[in-house]
Amino acid sequence: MRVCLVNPPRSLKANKKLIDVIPVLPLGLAYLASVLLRDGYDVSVIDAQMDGKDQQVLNGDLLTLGLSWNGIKDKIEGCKPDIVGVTCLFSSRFPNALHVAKLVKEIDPEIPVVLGGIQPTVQTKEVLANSEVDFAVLGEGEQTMLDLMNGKSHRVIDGFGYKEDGQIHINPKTKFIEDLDSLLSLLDICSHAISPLKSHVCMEDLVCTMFIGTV
Ligand code: B12
Repeated sequence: MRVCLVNPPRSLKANKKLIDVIPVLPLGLAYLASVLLRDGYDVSVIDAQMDGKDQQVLNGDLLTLGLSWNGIKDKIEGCKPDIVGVTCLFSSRFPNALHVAKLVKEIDPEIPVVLGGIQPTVQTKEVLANSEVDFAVLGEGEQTMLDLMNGKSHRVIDGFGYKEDGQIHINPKTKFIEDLDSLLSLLDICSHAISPLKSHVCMEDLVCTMFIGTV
């Protein structure tokens, strides 16, 4: 099964200082990719911020940084995904995450879209109210995503929002990964050919050092 994970482009007020526009490693997607790879899934990561770090589109006073929407759509199409996961670390990034979900449905309305990150965690119902979003993951997503991929019944997936018979259902988050060392480190990601994450790692030693403690 092919999984495509997407870090959407960022939009911000055009007058922000340079420090605010540096793309940051999508650490959540890196962890997800590592566990999915470990379990034998075919994983692609589209990091629209890093892949399009020199691309900017000004719309009014809103500056969008990263790959263009058409560029993202082409890349998703190229992955031929069975499922697309989109990260939304900040609520302010939800419009762009939703835009990615819309692109997926334009490619093929049958491709399921799952959103993870802070926005689907705290506003699960509101996120799922959008027809383009099929699933929402609450909190840490490694086991939840694996459960979804492995075909576990939606009703018993912990920390998971889904739709059934036109109704939104939310299973609260009750289980957490106890042995964090069981997760592969970002260094393991480096050894895989997930190029956007790899280039982040190479370019952002500082960030890696902050999160991982070593590079
Ligand atoms: C590190 C961090 C930062 C870093 C950058 C993080 C980054 N990578 O971009 C810095 C210091 C730059 C930062 C800045 C800010 N931050 Co901050 N930050 C955090 C913090 C402490 C950890 C985030 C993190 O890296 N977690 C580790 C990774 C591994 O987890 P993750 O990305 O969440 O991913 C996991 C799950 O969410 C899920 N998941 C994520 N994506 C997906 C996708 C799919 C498909 C699935 C299935 C699952 C999934 O699975 C992942 C693995 O378990 C969080 C608090 C928290 N505990 O989450 C606040 C937090 C995200 N920050 C917050 C805020 C408000 C800010 C600022 C706006 C603060 C400010 N006033 O300036 C700025 C804005 C930055 C910007 N320019 O946009 C808020 C966001 C609230 C909101 N509703 O938007 C948070 C939640 C803190 C809080 N409780 O208020 N931040």
